[in-house]
This record gives sequence, structure tokens and C-alpha cells, in this order.
Amino acid sequence: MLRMLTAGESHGPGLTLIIEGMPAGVPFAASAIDRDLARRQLGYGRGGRMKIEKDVIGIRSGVRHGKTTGAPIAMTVENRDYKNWESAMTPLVPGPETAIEDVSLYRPRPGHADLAGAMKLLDPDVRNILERASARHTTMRVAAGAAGKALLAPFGVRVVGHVLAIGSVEAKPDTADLDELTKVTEASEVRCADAEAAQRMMELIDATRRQGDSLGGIVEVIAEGLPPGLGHFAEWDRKLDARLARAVISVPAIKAVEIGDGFAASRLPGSKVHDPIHHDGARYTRPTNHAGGIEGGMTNGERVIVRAAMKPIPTLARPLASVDLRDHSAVDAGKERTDSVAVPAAAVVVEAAVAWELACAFLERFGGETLTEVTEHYQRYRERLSAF
Ligand code: EPS
Repeated sequence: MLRMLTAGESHGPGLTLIIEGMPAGVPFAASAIDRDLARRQLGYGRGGRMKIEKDVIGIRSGVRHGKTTGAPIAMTVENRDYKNWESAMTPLVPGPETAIEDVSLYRPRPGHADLAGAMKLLDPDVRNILERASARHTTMRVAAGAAGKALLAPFGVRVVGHVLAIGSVEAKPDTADLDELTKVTEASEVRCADAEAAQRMMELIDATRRQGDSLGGIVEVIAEGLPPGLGHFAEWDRKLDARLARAVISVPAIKAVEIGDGFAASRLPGSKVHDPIHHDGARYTRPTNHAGGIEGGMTNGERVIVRAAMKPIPTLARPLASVDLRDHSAVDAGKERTDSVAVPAAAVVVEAAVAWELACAFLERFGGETLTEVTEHYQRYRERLSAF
């Protein structure tokens, strides 16, 4: 079983990820992780913080000479901004020169974790809550996703995320080819495969930023090359769609998840929703993929398609009404430096969340101590499947 844990505050010394259960012998390149970390940092609408940070992975254990060893993999990313926040975030007891009120935040932002977290901890200073609830920690979700991709890559599995909407602007990408989609998406400042919509998205972001406001959007992740039978039909917590939904909705600001046609399927009759079954002499084929590659909680061999809706970022340059948690007086919500739109970054984070969950399901199905054993289990299944 693969498992992982992340740690780290937004303005603390750095971020940590520990992965356990990765088989030995998986080719594992820091450069591939850095590429995904850099993709997450891009995107029109990001704020000043991304000019400070340049996320670079440090591999501390579990990888030797470019391959996993079977031991826990520990990875770190430094927060360059920490040097500007040391008095606020030092793990040491602060000296008399630190004015605690200056490094605390008492004005919760509607939509952020601030108020619910303050009531949970019964602490009027929301600093401890916002530091951990910040989307900064998604850096390590992306690193975990890159590790998941490293496990899946030898089996020809690809996972690609892109932006389908920002605010009211919807994209209509006209390609289903993953190479083409990837090429256009990687060249787009909003990670959108529809160039005309991308232009309108950037105009909308500019106008929204001028008004001190923020925007959400919709991202889509496509996974290609998965064998059938990942996940399980038998029990609620082993269903792959359930696991993907949990992984994706745990990404900050994600409020809804769809598999395949999702909500739209509820408005159509069954004859327009379910994908007919054919056989071409060599394998089962499906002329359509409304199911998004998952039936009965298992992959069916088609592309897995997951969409996620992101709400607008809660920190607003023109803040909403709030209350000072020390005396309950009416105040404007706190405003820290922020992004106005992080949907392009969310496409990379959701891609990583999906890749990680698929890697977990893959290893549960074909598990082994080494990549060689996993490959043998996978190939044996493929042989049996082709005769089925
Ligand atoms: C965030 C606020 C901003 C974002 C941050 C998430 O940070 P800061 O308060 O330092 O300007 O840039 O995202 C990241 C640092 C990141 O790496 O994605 C928030 O409040 O959630």
C-alpha cells in the first residue's frame, strides 16, 4: 500500500513530504518533480509570492542512483519567503523585540479556514490556521503526484490537467489528442487548450484584479493508458470514483467533482448516457465515454476523466465584512498578499491528486516489492485479459 503525509506552513522554513510503500527500482528523477513544481507556479493571475519562490525538490531518502530503494522517500522544498517572515514563524520562543499583535491576524476572511479554525482551536489569532490551510502546501501534493506518475510511466499511463473555465469564460478545446492538448496547454498562460477563450480569460482576470476581486473556474484531468479493473465494485471505500473525489475535493478551494458527464448525465435519459459495448475481435470497445472511464467504481479501460470546480480565492483586495475576534467589533476581513486567480495552478494540483490516487490503485492491483514484480503481475493480467 502506498501512503503519504505532507507537512509545512506557508511562511515557515519549508515543506516536507514522506511517501511510504513505493516499490524498489522505480526510475525516479528530481528533474521530473521540479518540472511539475514549476508548472504549478505558473499561471496568469498569480500574486507577488510566486516571484519570490522557486520551488526545487530536495530528495532526502529512499532514492539512490536515480531509482527508488523501497525505503520511505522523504522530500523537502524550502520557502524562500521564510527569511521575510522569521519573526512571525520561528519555531523558537520569540524574543521581546517581536510584537505578537503585529504577526497575528484577528480578522477572519469569509471563505477561508480562518473562522472555523479559530472556533475549533478557541484561539483568536488565526495565523496558525491560515499558515497550514494555505494553498502553499499543494506544492507537496504535486510532488506526490509526480511520484505517482513515476510509478505509472513504465506502464504507459499519462495524466494531463487543463483549464476548462475561468469565471464565466468557458473553453471548448477542439482536440481529443493528448499530445496536441498537452502542447497547447503547456504554451498557454492560463493552461487552456482553447486560444480564443484563453485570451478572454486573461481579459477577465485583468478586469477582476482591477476591482480587487477574485475568480474560480473548472479544471479537467484526463488519464490515459490505465488497465481495466483498478478500484473495486465491492465496498464503498474501495470504489475508485469515490477515492478520486476525496483526493480532488481535498485540494484547497475545490468545491465539486465530476466523473465523466457528471451533473449533465442527471438531465438525460439512460440511452443517451450509457456507453454501448462492442468487440472488435481483439478487445472490448466503447464508441463513447460518458462514464469517464469508471463503471461500478472500477476503471473500464477507457480514459479516466475527472472535472473539478474551484471557488474564487477568499482573500480579497477589497475585503468583505468580518469581525475582530478579540472584541467582536465589525471590521473589514484581513487582507494578506494573495493571488486573484489560481485556476491554472489548480489544474496541475488536481492532475497530481488524480495521478497519486491512480498510482495507489494500480499498486493495490498489481503490487510487489520491486518494479520487476509489479511488471510481471501487470503483464500476466494483460495476457489473460487479451484472451478474455
Ligand atoms: C495563499 C496566499 C498567497 C499565495 C499562496 C496561497 O501567498 P502569500 O500570502 O505568501 O502571498 O501565493 O500560494 C502559494 C504560496 C503557493 O505556493 O501556491 C493562501 O492564502 O492560501
